[in-house]
Amino acid sequence: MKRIKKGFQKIIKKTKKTLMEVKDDHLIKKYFQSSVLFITFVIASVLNATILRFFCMHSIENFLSWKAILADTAVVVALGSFVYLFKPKNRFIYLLCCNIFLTAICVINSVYYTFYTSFASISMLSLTQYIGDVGDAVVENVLQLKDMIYIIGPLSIIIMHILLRKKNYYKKVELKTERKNKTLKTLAFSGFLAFIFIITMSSLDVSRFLKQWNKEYVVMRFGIYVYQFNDVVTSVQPKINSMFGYDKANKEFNDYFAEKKEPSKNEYSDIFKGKNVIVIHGESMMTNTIGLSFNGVEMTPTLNKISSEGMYFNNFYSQVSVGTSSDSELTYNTSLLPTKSGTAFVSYADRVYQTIPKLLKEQGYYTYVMHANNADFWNRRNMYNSIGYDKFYSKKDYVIEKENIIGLGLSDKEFFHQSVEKIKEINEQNEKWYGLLIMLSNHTPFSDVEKYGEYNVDIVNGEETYPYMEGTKLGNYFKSIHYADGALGEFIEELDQEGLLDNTVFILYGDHDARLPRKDYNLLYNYDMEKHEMYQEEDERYKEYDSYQYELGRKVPFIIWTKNMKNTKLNFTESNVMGMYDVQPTLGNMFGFYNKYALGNDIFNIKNKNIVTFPNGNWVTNSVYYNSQKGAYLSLDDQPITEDEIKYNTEYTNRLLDVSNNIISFDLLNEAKNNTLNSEGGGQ
Ligand code: GP9
Ligand code: MN
Repeated sequence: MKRIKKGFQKIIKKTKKTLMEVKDDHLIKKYFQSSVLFITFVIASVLNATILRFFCMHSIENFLSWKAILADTAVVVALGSFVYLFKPKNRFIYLLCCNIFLTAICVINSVYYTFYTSFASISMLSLTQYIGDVGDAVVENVLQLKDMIYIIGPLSIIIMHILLRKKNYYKKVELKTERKNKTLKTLAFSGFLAFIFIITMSSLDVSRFLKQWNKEYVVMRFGIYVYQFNDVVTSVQPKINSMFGYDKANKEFNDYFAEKKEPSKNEYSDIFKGKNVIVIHGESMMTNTIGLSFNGVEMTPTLNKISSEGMYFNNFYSQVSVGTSSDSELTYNTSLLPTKSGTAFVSYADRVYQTIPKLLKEQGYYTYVMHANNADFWNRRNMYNSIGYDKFYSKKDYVIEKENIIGLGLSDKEFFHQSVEKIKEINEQNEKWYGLLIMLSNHTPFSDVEKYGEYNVDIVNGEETYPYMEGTKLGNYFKSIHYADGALGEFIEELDQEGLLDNTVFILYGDHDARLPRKDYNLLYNYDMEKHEMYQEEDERYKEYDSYQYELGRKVPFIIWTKNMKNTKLNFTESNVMGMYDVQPTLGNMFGFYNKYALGNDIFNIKNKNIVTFPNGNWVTNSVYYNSQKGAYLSLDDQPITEDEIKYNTEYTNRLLDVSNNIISFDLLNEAKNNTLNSEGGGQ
């Protein structure tokens, strides 16, 4: 203890001494006097970045975000610190070049933001269509005054340089050691700023920074310069990764698909060939809401209806990783699994994929996707080129009034309503069409409760209301999904009124679970309806919703429905376990297309032998759920489980994850494309 105290006293003494020296020698004053141009550079560059945030994100909070200012300053000081390695007379050129470079970042992002309401990425430069789009954007925006304002950066440096030259500022001689010292001290100062920034980062900041797809958030918190630097790293990294290990990856890929048998025909082959298709990407829709009601009011009447009238896959899992919505779109479209690092949509948008839209286009379909959010969210604008849609209707194609906003953006009801008009037009102009519509309102944190409409999640008994799920996150989710389900119901009705369901197959998948607290499920399933309280843990009716139940409860719905399916042989519930990667082969069989490089299987071929592998290495079959992190499993039927079975399935899972990751990172379908990628419709 004494030692620590002594140590502290020593540090304080030393700091005091240094400060006194600094004061006596007027070191700070001297530093400022000899660094006027450098300081001008720092202020000009940080100001430009701040102005950019102001024009892009409007709110004063973002404009004056101290974190972004701190990060910008740290970057600018670090970059500028090397100026002291130059002789005074050469410093102007160095600082001017740096500032022009930083100004260019601001101008490009300013132009890009006006057009796309998002920030630019160098990864997009490899996409030819993008270059065309940006070209248009630049032409349309080039005359906007706000994109020119950044010129004040280089201008202020030039003006300051002229003034300083007049005062013979550059005549001073600085020794080499003095210059080196100054560089190191300035660098250390930028390191200090970076340190303060890093220790104030939240875990959300870290995660968003690493994923880099929520660009507005990253710019708001980290500033434009750090954003752009991080963008370069995340864009270049996949390219570097794919430079090593190609041969091994290619061999594993060939071996795997050489072993895989081609599917055989079954009773569902070609049943929907040539029909129009509407696919719904059901944001955060979960299977466990189907059939639930509160106070006699169904929570999801539309899902209840279509699941009971169509083909309902009630043991279906999405297989997402950190890319959530985008990962589910990837797997749905390609029958591949999410990548091990980064996300396919963001880091690997330029790869070749064999997708449902591409395969249907071979049959003459017009393909489109509709989502009323920013087109750059999850880098969809670029990835959709690779998926092969003919058209992407995004935020800019919808009228978004303030009163129609729920959660992340345009409400599902309004989105569907406006989409019907567009589908009508598509239907008039095209013989066959396929469209994916991505819902948005039922998105975490489910807090826009007052906008979801009335749905009581407490228990009403006569005059009395007993507290139950109200105020819980799960309760809010129930209200939210009740709203989303209602939107879906209205959509189906409108489509029907327009005659758009007559020759259409309606498909719905839940994109991933809603990540709700386990304790809320415990309340849901352990509520005593008579006493209006939770069962005590000692009560024999109390059933803990354990971690396995939670993981198995993350099922999402997959439904195939047509208007006249009820009571036909296509009206049934399929309970064999199935994953998102089985969708492409299953639909392929029904619509008459085939992708040799699918990782999943047609559920009607593989039946009860299926295995669903998750990106974290977990897997599930009809009889076992295996948690790879815990190295533990749960039996789902009463059959004994052998260690061999666990070993075999775990190896299979790891192999599949490797093959999938290699396909994407090494762009293996790009080569395969010329050989065997495209096949005639249907299996053999
Ligand atoms: C955003 C939407 C949500 O456009 O698809 O994405 P998520 O947060 O679910 O990944
Ligand atoms: Mn989602």
